[in-house]
Amino acid sequence: MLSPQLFHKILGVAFSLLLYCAEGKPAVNSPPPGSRNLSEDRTDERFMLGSDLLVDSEMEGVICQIEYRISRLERVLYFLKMITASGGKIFATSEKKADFHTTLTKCKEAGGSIATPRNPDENDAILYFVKTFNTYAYLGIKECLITSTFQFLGSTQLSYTNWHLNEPSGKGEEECVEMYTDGTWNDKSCNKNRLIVCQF
Ligand code: MMA
Ligand code: CA
Repeated sequence: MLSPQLFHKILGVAFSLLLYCAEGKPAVNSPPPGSRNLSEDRTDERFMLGSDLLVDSEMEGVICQIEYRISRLERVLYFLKMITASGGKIFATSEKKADFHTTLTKCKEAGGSIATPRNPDENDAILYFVKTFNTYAYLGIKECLITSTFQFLGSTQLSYTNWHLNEPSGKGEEECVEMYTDGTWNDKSCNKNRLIVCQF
């Protein structure tokens, strides 16, 4: 039989373990700068979840678990070479191929948009998939037929380019842009099958 003292000790340890994430990160940490100090306002210290009251420390534990589970899923996707991050963006591939318009649709359906490199770092992020799957990818850049210049989708001027030597060369005949396996760009007809790469 456990003595009441030992029982309370075990209970205490079990509860403090509950406050830790599976990663070993404390569930109760200091609030982010700028956030209100909840302990100043007792009414804010409890949250409703269904019919149960969750105290602040329990809520922190739940958030910590959710963060852990999200980071675990991210690690799986990195492992499968399906996502890569650059700056604030996540680039992702379905590993499928499609023409330009289907790529636009697929990325939109997933809640993202076609991968559009706006700096060398983002270009490298997209290149990671092009190299990994050894397949060119369409980019979110199109020819503006009136001026025969290329623009980001949404009609913004190209603030960054990485054209291959002597490209663009299509003179109005190649309205889309693909990324080669060295990361340089080529203007190309839009009806080829290219690796689907989206950004989120
Ligand atoms: C192909 C086509 C063009 C590209 C040239 C480069 C022959 O056309 O991919 O878009 O500019 O190759 O030689
Ligand atoms: Ca070309």
